[in-house]
Amino acid sequence: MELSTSMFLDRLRATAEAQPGKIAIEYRGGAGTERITYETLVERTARTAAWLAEQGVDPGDRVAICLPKTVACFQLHLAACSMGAVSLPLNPAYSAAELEYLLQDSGAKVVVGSLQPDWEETAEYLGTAVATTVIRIDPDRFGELLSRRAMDLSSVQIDPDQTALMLYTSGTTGQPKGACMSHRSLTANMDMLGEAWGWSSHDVLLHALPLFHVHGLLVALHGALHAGASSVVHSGFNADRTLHDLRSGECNVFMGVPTMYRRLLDVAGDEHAAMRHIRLLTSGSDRLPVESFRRIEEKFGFRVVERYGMTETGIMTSNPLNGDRVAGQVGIPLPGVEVRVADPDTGLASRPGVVGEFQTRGPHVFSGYWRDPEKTARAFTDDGWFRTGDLGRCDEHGRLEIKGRMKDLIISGGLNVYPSEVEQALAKHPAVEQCAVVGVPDAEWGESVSAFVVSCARGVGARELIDYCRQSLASYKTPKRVVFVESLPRNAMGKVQKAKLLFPQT
Ligand code: MLC
Ligand code: AMP
Repeated sequence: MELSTSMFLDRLRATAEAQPGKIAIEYRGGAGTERITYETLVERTARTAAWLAEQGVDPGDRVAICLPKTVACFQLHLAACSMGAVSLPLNPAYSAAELEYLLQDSGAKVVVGSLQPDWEETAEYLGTAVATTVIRIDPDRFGELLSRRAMDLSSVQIDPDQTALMLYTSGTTGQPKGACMSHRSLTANMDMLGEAWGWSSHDVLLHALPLFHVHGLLVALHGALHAGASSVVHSGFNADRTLHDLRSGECNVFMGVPTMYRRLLDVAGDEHAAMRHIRLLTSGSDRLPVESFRRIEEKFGFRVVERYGMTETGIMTSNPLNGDRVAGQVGIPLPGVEVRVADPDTGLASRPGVVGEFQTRGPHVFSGYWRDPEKTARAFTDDGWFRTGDLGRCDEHGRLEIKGRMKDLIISGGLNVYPSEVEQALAKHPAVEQCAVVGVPDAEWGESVSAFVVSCARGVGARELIDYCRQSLASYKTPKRVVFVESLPRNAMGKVQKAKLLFPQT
């Protein structure tokens, strides 16, 4: 078996040795600004690993990180990966019930949550509901918890194919499943992106994405660290603050989801002169409307580089850095990535222009779903291609365009919401006889979660059902609208025909 020290840490170390004073992360949060050099980051990673070991974490254990976006998140994530454990970032907005499932399924050894009052009840509940040790910290004072003792990470031997990171992603049916990504596949994806986007140590990324998804954690944070670049990190997304820091000239790279760009456009004026230093603006996680692409070019003087990815695959395709960036298209496969457009039933490759399922193969693909060989097997074709569940076509130049999804999925503000999960939550309300949840086109969110309900109780209102869902679902998943109907349209098999569900115009 091939063993080595952590591939991530090796990169950080190389930068720390070459440029000890180089800023890795400049965190701008509520409590002020904190600058962390590469040298400090390496040193803190080793001390955080020692702290995790003191909490009982061994190599292979899952370390759930459920914190607001702070420096502690980076440290815990890098430490878990570097000590041979598995980093499991979780959205701190998840409800106690959602967390209970994720901790139980992953068998996480510890979950690190915050001391914030809104997490108090959750922590109490989890303390009795799961076997995971619940640790609460003040993320702004995490450094004070660390002893001076550091783990000798240079002696930790890791198999590059072992899991470094687990991210939960839902299926069309059933419960979320843990996608396992190895050190090797993550590093391969960073190498591909480094080449495609021309990352260099001179870049300064403005980071405003959450850290519990591929986009903010891997594409953005690891992308920058892998290149020895600096990141200015905002604790959350705020359009005015983002625009201010982009104008200031210090940051030359920004990555966002379409909702962020929509909000930036709302506050931007003519930014041509102020944005001259920008090298790269990318968009992904959801379709960037052609109209937004055009308006960004008009106001910023820059053509956004739209790219396409998935939790299970990292980034697969991108519009070119040098070359034609086409609105409405997601570009060409990254170096080393194979993508084919296939007939979903026969697997036969489609001709250019014909819509089929995007399937992909290469070193960027994940290793499988956590403890679920059956679902893993179903996710691949017999000849080893990963089925994305996205529908699209390829033009004669090899450029891909997404046309739809085979999976029953809503993407709201770049976050995935699985209708089945919302339907299950709604169906538990005693007044709900039947329900169907769909994504309705929405100017702010791209799609907004909306529910059709057949109710057996007069007097139950939309607000009551929305509030009910909130008790068990993170708030971004709760329906923004509920419409009561007499019945749901069904086909001969009894399956709800969601395409026939139309909202009354308001
Ligand atoms: C927040 N809210 C949302 C929402 N985000 N509602 C629907 N969809 C969303 N995405 C709601 C909250 O529930 C809350 O409701 C209210 O908005 C304010 O919450 P907030 O936390 O203050 O919102 P805000 O900070 O404005 O967040 C908006 C956002 C955020 C666009 C910045 O959603 C975001 O960071 N999206 C990016 C997600 C992302 O990183 N996706 C990558 C997935 S990886 P209420 O009722 O309580 O007021 C992937 C692979 C790939 O897909 O290719 O990248
Ligand atoms: P996730 O499972 O959270 O990783 O979400 C991945 C899904 O986001 C993909 O399967 C696509 O459906 C969608 N997606 C990602 N990037 C884009 C894009 N540029 N355009 C349209 N959809 C996208």
